[in-house]
Amino acid sequence: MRAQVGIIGAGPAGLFLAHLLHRVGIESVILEARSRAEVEGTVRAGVLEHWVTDLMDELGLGTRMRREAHQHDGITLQWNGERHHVDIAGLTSGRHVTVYPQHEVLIDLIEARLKQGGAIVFGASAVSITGADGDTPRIEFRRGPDGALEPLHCDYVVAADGFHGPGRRAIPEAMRCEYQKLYPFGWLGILARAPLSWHELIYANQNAGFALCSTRSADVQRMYIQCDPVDDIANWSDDRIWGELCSRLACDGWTLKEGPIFQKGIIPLRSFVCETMQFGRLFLAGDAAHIVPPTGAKGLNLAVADVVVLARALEARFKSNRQDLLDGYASRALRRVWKAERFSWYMTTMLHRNDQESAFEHRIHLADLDLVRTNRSAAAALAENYVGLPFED
Ligand code: RFL
Ligand code: PHB
Repeated sequence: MRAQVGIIGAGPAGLFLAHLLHRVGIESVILEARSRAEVEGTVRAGVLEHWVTDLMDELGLGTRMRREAHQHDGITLQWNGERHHVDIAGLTSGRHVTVYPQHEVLIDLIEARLKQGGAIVFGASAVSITGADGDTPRIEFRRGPDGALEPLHCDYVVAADGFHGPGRRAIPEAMRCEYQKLYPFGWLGILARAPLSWHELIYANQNAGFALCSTRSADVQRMYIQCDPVDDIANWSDDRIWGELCSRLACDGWTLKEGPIFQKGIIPLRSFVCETMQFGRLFLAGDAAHIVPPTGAKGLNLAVADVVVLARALEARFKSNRQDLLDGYASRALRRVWKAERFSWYMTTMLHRNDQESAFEHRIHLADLDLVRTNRSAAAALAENYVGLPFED
């Protein structure tokens, strides 16, 4: 098999990249370890920045999203049992975010890609990447656990294979420049069949810890509570989860609407950046290169931002024989990455309870929240980051 660009991973980074390249006549092959059903059934992110939805329209991928998704003009921050509306649209000249689940985005991108005749090999696990430091890189992959090793020869390899994929590790460890912060808490996330409780997302900081009230549709709600990252989900009965959600989101004159929980799980929270996003002809994109805690709703959006920069650079290489944009990919992408890391860290530390922090630091976070409530510039900074910063180029 041969392709101009070999892409590992059919997540948001890999699929958006394939579409962006196809638009300018560059052909790619995506290798995806999981089955199509698994990819389309994994529940993750929910919030799209304004420019991501515009990009979906531009690529002809936005029809169902425009029909089914909900635009949110603001978010609610809650602390000391009181709610404060952050008017995202009012603070950002009318911009809004869109709540449209990641797996629905992937369903739309996969369907369109296959209709175009684009290649996605499901059930194909990349095992190694060789020759990235020369002119003839190659991905070795297996179809299924017992399949023979097969090569995908390509001009460039893009590892869009998430945090645990083999792409980043194909860069020699001694050359990788990495930064990491682990948080002493995780998120317990649920999906419940229940009506909407509030007209926008609520991010609540309460004595017992953080809670987030999000949504998926009029009758399916997505909610999270801060928990011990190594806790066992078996310790969390549905009654205990609803009890915590009700107490952390409690507010005078309001009741949380409950219903049957049909999915629950615990994820750890981390911040991570591998600044070495290029090794010869291998490029990292999305979670393969960086992770943010989900409090800022940035992970998926940042994955798409990487491949917007990378697609332009690959276009310049293939169409105008220019190498400089490819060589500048990491530094250009990292400017946005670090701003998203900063924002996600700010939202996370401001909104969670952390036993390892001093009472002084806790007071600082409450002051941060009060600043957003009382100061238009502070609120605008939050809103601009949440809705999606403009691209520099
Ligand atoms: P993905 O989505 O992990 O996709 C990588 C793909 O690569 C495949 N793969 C391989 N394929 C072939 N060979 C191998 N050896 C392979 N190894 C791996 C995997 O099967 C997979 O299909 O990475 P990508 O494309 O970089 O996208 C990143 C986003 O998925 C992620 O950042 C977001 O989900 C993060 N996130 C959120 N982001 C937002 O922008 N807004 C949100 O509201 C938001 N909420 C969230 C989130 C992530 C969460 N979890 C579960 C971590 C909420 C949660 C709870
Ligand atoms: C979600 O709906 O899954 C969601 C929303 C906002 C976040 C994180 C996750 O910050």
